[in-house]
Amino acid sequence: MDRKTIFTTYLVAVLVCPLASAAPGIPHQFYGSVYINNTPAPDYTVIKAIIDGDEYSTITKNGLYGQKPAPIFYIPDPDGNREGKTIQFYIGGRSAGNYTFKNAGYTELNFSITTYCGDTYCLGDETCSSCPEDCGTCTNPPQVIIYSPEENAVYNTTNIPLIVASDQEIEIWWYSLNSGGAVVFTPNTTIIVEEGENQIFVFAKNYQGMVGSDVVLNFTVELPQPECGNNIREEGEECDGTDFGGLTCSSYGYDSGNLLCLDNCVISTERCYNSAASSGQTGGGTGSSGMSGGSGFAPAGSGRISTCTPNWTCSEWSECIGNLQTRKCTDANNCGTGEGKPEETRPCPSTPCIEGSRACAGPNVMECRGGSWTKIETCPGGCAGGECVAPEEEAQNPSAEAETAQTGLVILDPSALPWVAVICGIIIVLAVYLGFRKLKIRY
Ligand SMILES: [Ca+2]
Ligand SMILES: [Ca+2]
Repeated sequence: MDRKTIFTTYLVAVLVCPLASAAPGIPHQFYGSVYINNTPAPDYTVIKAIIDGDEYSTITKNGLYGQKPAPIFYIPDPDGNREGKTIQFYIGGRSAGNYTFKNAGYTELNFSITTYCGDTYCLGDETCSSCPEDCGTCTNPPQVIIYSPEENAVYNTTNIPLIVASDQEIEIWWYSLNSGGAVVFTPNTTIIVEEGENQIFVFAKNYQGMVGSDVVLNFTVELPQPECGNNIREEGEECDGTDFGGLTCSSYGYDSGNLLCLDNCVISTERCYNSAASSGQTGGGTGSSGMSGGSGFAPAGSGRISTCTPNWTCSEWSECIGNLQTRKCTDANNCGTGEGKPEETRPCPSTPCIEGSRACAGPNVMECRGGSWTKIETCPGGCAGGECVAPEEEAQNPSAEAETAQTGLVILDPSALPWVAVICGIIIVLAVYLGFRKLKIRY
């Protein structure tokens, strides 16, 4: 790192970090009970909140909303400009009051409203049969079709598109993944599922209060595993097919021949030789048998293998490509074995490695141990801020990470935001420290 790089890093940290932390505001979360005519609201009563013309909806369960067993509910602040603005609440289309938006607010807001047949609002125990004036004439429940995920399909990613359709106009959609709690969503969206077999129910409620559903009983996520024989050198393989990771016979101290990749993806140097030895052998005319027998060519190999201790030196880690960094490690002693060879690939977290700190590399939690990132856990629900994102069911606690009902995106709770500042601070301190150290060395 030269001084220019250091000060560029410093500048970026100083200029970009405050902008980054100022962009989206912290959401305002709501929960509480809903009573209609002094009776807990029926399941799937829709609560709608409108702010800035944007609508956010959720459903009740057991007369509750925003808390178990109902989905979590909050109003986001995508542009960081909603503090102090008015949120209007509606229940079943009927105005149910206002509340002022507050960043990081966590508000119990209980609703108690009344209705009667003929007030145009289909609420409470009113149905299309008991009160067609408000609820409309009875229809069939909406037909729901799940186009994705597909039954019995196998996916090689944990991010699966959830694509649905209905024959009717739908007031609200929600799904339940692997018997988890209801999650309200707006078609179409992406869900994050666990490796292995999964099951999803999708529900849709029309404006007459009828609920339809569809289910995909079994879809599977199988993440690609390193496989010896696919001609790609992957983690744990010295070689695969013709992929030797850039190594040649000369890496092992020979000047001729070709490396051989064995069936177990281990490099063999049996077809490597030294041309000096070869020229001495030309008179024999039995090059191939001499090579396989090893007698004429043994000195380059056998002399070393028995007593050799590898002395590995590795290049710098590469840039992050496809969330992976690579480097090349070679044995200065040319022992011709992979024994004790350091890792040549690693996931790349985007934060500096500070002993004991944690970061995310894709869905993996990485911990900085001994100056390098070590994978300690793979998170089924994804990784954020160096921690596994809590699955939807655990997200009811307001101090935990919350899953948005609208998009399925994962957001951080207020207490997580200081991390942005902490990480920025670390970058600045590091840059300054390295800058001074560099100056000391130079002058
Ligand atoms: Ca009514
Ligand atoms: Ca392979």
